[in-house]
Amino acid sequence: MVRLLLQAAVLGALLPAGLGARNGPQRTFGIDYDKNYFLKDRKPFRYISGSIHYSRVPRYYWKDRLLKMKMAGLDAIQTYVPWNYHEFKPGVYNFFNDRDIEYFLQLANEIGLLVILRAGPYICAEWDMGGLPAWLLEKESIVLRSSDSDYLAAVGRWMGVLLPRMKPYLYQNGGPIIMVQVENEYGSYFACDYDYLRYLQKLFHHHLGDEVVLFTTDGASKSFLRCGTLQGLFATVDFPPGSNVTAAFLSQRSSEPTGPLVNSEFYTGWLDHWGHPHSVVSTEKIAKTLNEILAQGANVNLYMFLGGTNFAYWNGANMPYASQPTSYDYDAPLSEAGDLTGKYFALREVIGRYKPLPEGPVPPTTPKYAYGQVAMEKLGTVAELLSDLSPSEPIRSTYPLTFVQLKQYFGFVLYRTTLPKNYSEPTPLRSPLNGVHDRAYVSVDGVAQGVLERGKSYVINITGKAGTNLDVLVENMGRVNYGRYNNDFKGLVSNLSLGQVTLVDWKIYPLDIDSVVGRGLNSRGEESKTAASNPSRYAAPAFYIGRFSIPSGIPDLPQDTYIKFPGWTKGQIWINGFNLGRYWPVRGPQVTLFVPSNILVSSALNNITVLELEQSPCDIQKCAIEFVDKPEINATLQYESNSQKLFTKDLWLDPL
Ligand code: 6DJ
Repeated sequence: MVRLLLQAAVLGALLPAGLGARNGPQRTFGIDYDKNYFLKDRKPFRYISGSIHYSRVPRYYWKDRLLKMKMAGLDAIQTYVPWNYHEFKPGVYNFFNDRDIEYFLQLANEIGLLVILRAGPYICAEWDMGGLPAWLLEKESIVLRSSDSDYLAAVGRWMGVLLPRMKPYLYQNGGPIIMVQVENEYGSYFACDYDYLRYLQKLFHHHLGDEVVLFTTDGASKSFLRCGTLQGLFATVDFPPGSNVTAAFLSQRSSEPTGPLVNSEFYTGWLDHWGHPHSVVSTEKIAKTLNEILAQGANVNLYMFLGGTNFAYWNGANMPYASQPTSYDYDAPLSEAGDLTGKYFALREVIGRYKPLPEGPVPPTTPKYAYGQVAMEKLGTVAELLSDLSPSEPIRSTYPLTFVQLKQYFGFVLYRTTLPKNYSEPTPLRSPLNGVHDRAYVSVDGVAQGVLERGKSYVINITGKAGTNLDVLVENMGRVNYGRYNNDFKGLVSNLSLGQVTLVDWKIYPLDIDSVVGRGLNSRGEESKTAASNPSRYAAPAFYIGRFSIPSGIPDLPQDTYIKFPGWTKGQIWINGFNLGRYWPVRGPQVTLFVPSNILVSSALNNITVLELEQSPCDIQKCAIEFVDKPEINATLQYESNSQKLFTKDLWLDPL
C-alpha cells in the first residue's frame, strides 16, 4: 500500500514569491508503508533534521543559523509554532518581525532545507504554558488539551488563522513543509482524550488538505504511545542518546507496524532550571547513538540543533515549580549565540558517513565584543514610579486577583494593602496555601522586608505601623509547560495572612513595564529613601538606567555581546526597549545574558534599563553592568540538594 500525495501543483498564482513557481512534475511527499521509508517525489527518502525555534532566535540571525544547519548536512529543520507568541490576546494576531514565521519558512526554502512543522496547539518546549495562551484560563475550570468546548473553540479559531497561512508552504504546494505534527507528546498527558486528537486531525486536514502527512510524537514506550496516537496520524517516538535504539524503535512499531522509523526528538543536550546545574551531554555519547539510528536507516531530528534564547518572559517551568532560565542553549551543536562547537563538527562527521555533505565553507561564528562596564544609576523604586508604570486607577478587591483576572498575562503586578494595626514585633506574613505565583518582593512603607517564593519560602516576618502601605510585587516567572499543572495561574492566587489576620482590601496595580520602558522611563525626581533605611540583604524593587555608545573606528561594530551583573541579584533587563530576559546570577547556573547585535545601535546612545528586584550594588557603591565577550551559563554555585534529581530523563518512565 502506498499512500502517496497527488496534490496538483497548480497553486502557483496564489503563492508567495519564490514558492510554487516550479514547473515540471508534481511535488509529492508521502509514506511508503510497505518499504518503511518516506517517499519524496515518488522516491525513497530519509531525513536528518535539526530543531530550531524561530521564536528563540532574532529574525536578523535566522539566515545565518539556517545556513549553518544546512552546512551540517541536515535535510530538514523542525520548528514549533508557539500559539501564545502569536495570539497575545484573543483575536489579536502578530506575525510581524521576529514572529514572521512565513519569512522563516521562505528562508528555509531558499536555503534548501525542508521543514517539519510542529503546529501545536500545545508544544511543551520549555516555553510559557507549553505555548498555550494564558488567556485560555479566563475560564477557570477549562480542561486544557481536551475536548472541553471552550478550549476547542479557541483552538479552532487559532488554527483557522495559522493553518491557511501554512498551506502555501506545504511541499506539494511548492514550499518546504513535508510533515505537520499534531499536538505534542499527548500520551504523557493525563487526559487521554481521543476525541480531542480526532478533532485536531479533522481540523488540520480541513485547512491543509487530505494529502498532508500528519504525525504525532511521544516518548518511546508503549505506555506513552497508548494515549498519544490515533489511526491516521503517523506515530513517531523520541528518545535520548544512550538508549537502546532497537528497543526504542520497537516501541514505535507497536503503533506503526510498518513505515519509516522516526526519532522526532533525539536529545543533543538537555534543559536547565534556575538553581540547578547546567545540563551537559557528552558529544561521544550523542555521536554513538546517532550513528546507530542512522545505521538502521531511520529518520532523526536532533533536538535542539540550536536552542537560542527565552527572551522577555517566554521561559516555561516544571513541577515541583522550577523555572527555566533565559538561555535555552541546551548544550546544542550550535550554541545559544549560533557559535560552531566541537559537537557541531562531530555530528556533522557522523552525518557525512551517510550522505554527501554540502560543499563550501561553513559560515563562521559571529564575533563577540566586550564593550566593558557601563555605569548605572538608580531611577526610583517601583513604588516611586507607580504612576508611570500603572497610569490607571488601581483595581480594588477584597481579596487578591490573579494575573488572568486582571488580563495581564506576563511580568509583574503590585498588590498593595495597609497594615491593619501596629506590628512593632516581627510578625509572620504568610502564604498558607503556597499561593505566591511565583515570587513576591515585600516592602512596608517602601522598606524591603523579604521575599516569598512558590514552593520554597511561605513566610517572612515583618514590622510596621498601622495604616502604612504593605506592597507585594509579584513576579510571574513562567508558566508550567509540561504535565498536568499547565493551568498555572499567576499572581497572589490565594490569600496572605499577617499574624492571625487574613489581609483584605487590596489595591492592585497591573504594571505595563514593557510599554513604559519602550517609551523611556523617567525619574520622579525624588530621592529614594529605601537604601539608607534598610541595611538588610533586600532593597525595594527599583529601576536603574545606563547608557553606552558603540566605539567608533572599529570595523564591524556593533557585534554580539554578553551582559554580566556584578553585585546584582535578580531582575529583568531591557536594551533599547528590547526585553532581553531575566537575570539571576546568584542562583545560576546562567550568569551572563546573550545580547544579539541587532538590538544595538551605533548612531546614538544605547539605553539600558534594569529592574532589580532584590539588591543592587548601587546602594553601597558606584555600580555598573558589564559587557563581556564570553558566555557564562555553567557557573558553579551552591545548588539545591535535590538538584540532580529534578526532571532528569529518568522521568520518562514516570510521567508527571
Ligand atoms: O516534546 C518535548 C519538548 O518540547 C519533549 N521534552 C523536551 C521538550 O520539552 S522535556 C524536553 C520533554 N518532555 C518531558 C519529558 C519528561 C522527562
